Amino acid sequence: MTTTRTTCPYCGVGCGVLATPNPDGTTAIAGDPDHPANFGRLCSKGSALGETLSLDGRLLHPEINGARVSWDDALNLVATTFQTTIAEHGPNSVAIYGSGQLLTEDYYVANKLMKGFIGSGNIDTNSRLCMASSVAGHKRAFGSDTVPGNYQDLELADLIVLVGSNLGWCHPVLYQRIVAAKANRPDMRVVLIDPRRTVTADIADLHLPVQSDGDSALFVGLLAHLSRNGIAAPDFVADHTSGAEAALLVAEDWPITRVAAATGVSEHAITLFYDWFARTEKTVTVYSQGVNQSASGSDKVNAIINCHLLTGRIGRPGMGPFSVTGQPNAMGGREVGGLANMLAAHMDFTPEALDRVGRFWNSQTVAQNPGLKAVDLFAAMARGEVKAVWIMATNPVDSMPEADAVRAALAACPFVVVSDMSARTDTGLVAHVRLPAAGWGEKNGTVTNSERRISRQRPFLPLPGEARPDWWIISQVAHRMGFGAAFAYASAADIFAEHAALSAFENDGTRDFDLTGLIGADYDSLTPTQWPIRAKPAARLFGNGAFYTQDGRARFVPVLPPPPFAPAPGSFILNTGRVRDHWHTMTRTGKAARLSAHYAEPFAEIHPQDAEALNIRRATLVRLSNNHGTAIVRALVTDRQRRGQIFVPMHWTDQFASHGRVDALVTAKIDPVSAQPALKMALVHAEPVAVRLYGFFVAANRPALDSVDYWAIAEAPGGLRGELAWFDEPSDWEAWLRTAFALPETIRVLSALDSRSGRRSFAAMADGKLIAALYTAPDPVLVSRQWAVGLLTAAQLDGSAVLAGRPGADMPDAGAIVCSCFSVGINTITAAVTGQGCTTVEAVGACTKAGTNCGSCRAEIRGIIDAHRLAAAE
Ligand SMILES: Nc1nc2c(c(=O)[nH]1)N[C@H]1C(S)=C(S)[C@@H](COP(=O)(O)OP(=O)(O)OC[C@H]3O[C@@H](n4cnc5c(=O)[nH]c(N)nc54)[C@H](O)[C@@H]3O)O[C@H]1N2
Ligand SMILES: Nc1nc2c(c(=O)[nH]1)N[C@H]1C(S)=C(S)[C@@H](COP(=O)(O)OP(=O)(O)OC[C@H]3O[C@@H](n4cnc5c(=O)[nH]c(N)nc54)[C@H](O)[C@@H]3O)O[C@H]1N2
Ligand code: SF4
Ligand SMILES: [Mo]
Repeated sequence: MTTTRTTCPYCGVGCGVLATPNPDGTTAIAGDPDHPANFGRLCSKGSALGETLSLDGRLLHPEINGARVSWDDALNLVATTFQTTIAEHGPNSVAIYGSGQLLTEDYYVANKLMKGFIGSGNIDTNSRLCMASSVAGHKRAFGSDTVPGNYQDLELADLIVLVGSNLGWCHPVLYQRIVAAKANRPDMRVVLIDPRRTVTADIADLHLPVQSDGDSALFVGLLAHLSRNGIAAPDFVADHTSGAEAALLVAEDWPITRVAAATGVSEHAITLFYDWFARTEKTVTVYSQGVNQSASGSDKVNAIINCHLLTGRIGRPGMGPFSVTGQPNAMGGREVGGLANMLAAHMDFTPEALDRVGRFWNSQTVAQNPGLKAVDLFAAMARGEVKAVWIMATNPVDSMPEADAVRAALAACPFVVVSDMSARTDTGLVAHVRLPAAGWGEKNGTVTNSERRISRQRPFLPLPGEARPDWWIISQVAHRMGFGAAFAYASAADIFAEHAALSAFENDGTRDFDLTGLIGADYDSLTPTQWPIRAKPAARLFGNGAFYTQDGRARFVPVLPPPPFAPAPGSFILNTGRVRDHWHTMTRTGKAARLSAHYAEPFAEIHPQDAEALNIRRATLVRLSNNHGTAIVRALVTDRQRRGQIFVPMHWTDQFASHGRVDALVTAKIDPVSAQPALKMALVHAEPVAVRLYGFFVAANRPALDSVDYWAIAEAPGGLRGELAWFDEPSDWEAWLRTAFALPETIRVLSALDSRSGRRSFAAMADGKLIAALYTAPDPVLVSRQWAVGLLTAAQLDGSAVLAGRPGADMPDAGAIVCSCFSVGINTITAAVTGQGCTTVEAVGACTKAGTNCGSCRAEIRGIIDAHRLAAAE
């Protein structure tokens, strides 16, 4: 079987992947040793890519109002409805909402259709929720959206400051590169700035548990500290920057005492951080969503960049501000102009650029103004102003703030088109037209990673059903709208060639984004390449101190930190984000049992003292609410959380849980500069849920759970597992089970009741194989999840063993999965620590294999070892 060199479709690290289809239809996945992002490493999600490729749940045919139709009918309907809507209400009555998961070629064509030919700026993308504040901050400081850093800078740095980034889980391979560099050079220091003590704290020499949005105060105070202590680089500031005085004037008002009050961090810790930063020339500041997703996100970005400008620590090896991107092609989207306020190829809506792009595209109808940005786009839809929308590769009903209102806006919109791989997404359910998109492994194109490296995604699987690449779908609609000549692409390679040509068109070094060197290159054999790729290879970006502003100088931006955020008594700051093994709305990672075992249910991290005050007990259910919506999730009581804050992951949708959509609670408050919503800072009320009965089940098939008050399901080997809760006990258990699990009369339901504790168990089996088992109790069910999941694949089961709800000697309980590569549970690891004397992560790996493949769980293993050490000392 031949091996295909491609790129991981998940995070912005952009790891190279070797994919080898096996004769049995599965695909073997390995890291590409030659890819300069990962040199052969992959994280848990990348390693499990092969397990997400089944056609289960795929959308394989075009649909109109839920009925299968031909491509012709679907494309004609999209084209004519867009045309008539434009004819009646003007070009701004239609919109495209895209995604950093489109390939550059798809994205280029979508942008060209909307801005170039429909003549509206109304194409925005989920990058508005992700990178917009970094884009705005870069443009204010550099005059261009330039990420100047390289991954190697992280290995060369003596100090890495991680701001609002859970790198260990969200950019795991980059994190592993830092871990390796730090092991080689123990003097290297890492500072983590995050309200939560995440797993990333494992490599931090200092963790500053900053109060939400305390970052501006922290970095404004740092600017003042650097200036006060004479750390500035006066020549660099004089020759290559402007505006330092104004920024410093504001900063002077921020002595350490005031920073401490605004951030909730001790003066001692702040002083230590300032001191390290001041003394370390080779400093890289890495930032991510704790910075961007804020109502002051752009200011946070500039507060960070200001410190690098003042010290001249930019454009040289081992130093610089470094915004790491989330999605595989967040950068590519910015390159093509996928954001409503960008035109194309890093050009803005300036008269010269409009003229230039118009001539290049040979169009007289180029949009003259920026379009609606995500939050405004859905608000305009709710007001009836946007009457036709095309959503591609994103799931806004789950990922936009005020998500219930977004769902309502889409439901009220006269025409909604969704292009997706998945047949059932919360967004697809409100679409009039569903278009089956080709997915990873099937499509061909390029993505750009966080260090501006363009890599190829190459197909190694046939197109399933009638699925088609996004660029083809968009071009077909463009043809039908009468723009055929401008969209006559035969392949992704054609589109890339045009994209490269536009980047080079009348550029002459005036624009950062420049692919001149790729013009005429052989697309199929393109190796991972960092831009700019100019005719004359230039030095490192900003290496010569030249920026893309009018006067070539970088600009300091005076930043006024926002007033400290003090929630009213009784309300909590809702912080949201990611877990290690799931990707966004779980349409792909949710298919892999291995990835679903790490966290199988939506949860809320809550501080032990807050939990106690609210009378929320461990592992019970908690209801979070505000005037936008409600969520019900499992309480995960942990002192990794700050008091007054609650953290809920963004991943769970109506496809996986009854009340897990956290964005229903997030306020659509936006940063005034970038229009990025403050997804990490809503206010919620929290209370215990009055549950009559808790339940846990494993089943061979997906049950019907409509009648259950709370449910959350996850893929398991051989079936599904799920958590349940009832506010009132079902009156007839047998009837309930038969309906929920669709059990025929021929199958007997075994049951057992412990009348003292009120615990019940049920089992339905056929030929010694389990069809379903359910355990209920008035308190959270104590049955071992891993043991019960194992029943699904066991043969010759004995009913009484299933009903007992306890592992027998022959089926030891591995406990909750920590290492998803080898499915090693917490009990197995604890046994290695306590029983076999393993005191290092390496020793645990040698005993159990845990942590020996991708390494993403090594920090958690260290946590288990440390917890045991503490317990032994007590
Ligand atoms: N496993 C996994 N990896 C992913 C993804 C995924 O879905 N799953 N998605 C990818 C995408 S698109 C993105 S954008 C990236 C995101 O990558 P990250 O930004 O690293 O991830 P998040 O969990 O969203 O948020 C990071 C941290 O910000 C902290 N935070 C919240 N508020 C503040 C604040 O005011 N100040 C500071 N300093 N910190 C704060 C949170 O506590 C959280 O730990 O991950 C990418 N990688
Ligand atoms: N509360 C809160 N909300 C957040 C965030 C947060 O931290 N907190 N993070 C925000 C961020 S940074 C991001 S990036 C977003 C992510 O949020 P979304 O973009 O909504 O999430 P995904 O699940 O990645 O959606 C991608 C969709 O595209 C489909 N798909 C995959 N490949 C293709 C393809 O090739 N073509 C097409 N047409 N479809 C495809 C998938 O099946 C899936 O339905 O969420 C944002 N929302
Ligand atoms: S770090 Fe993991 S998710 Fe990110 S690109 Fe690499 S393998 Fe994929
Ligand atoms: Mo993102």
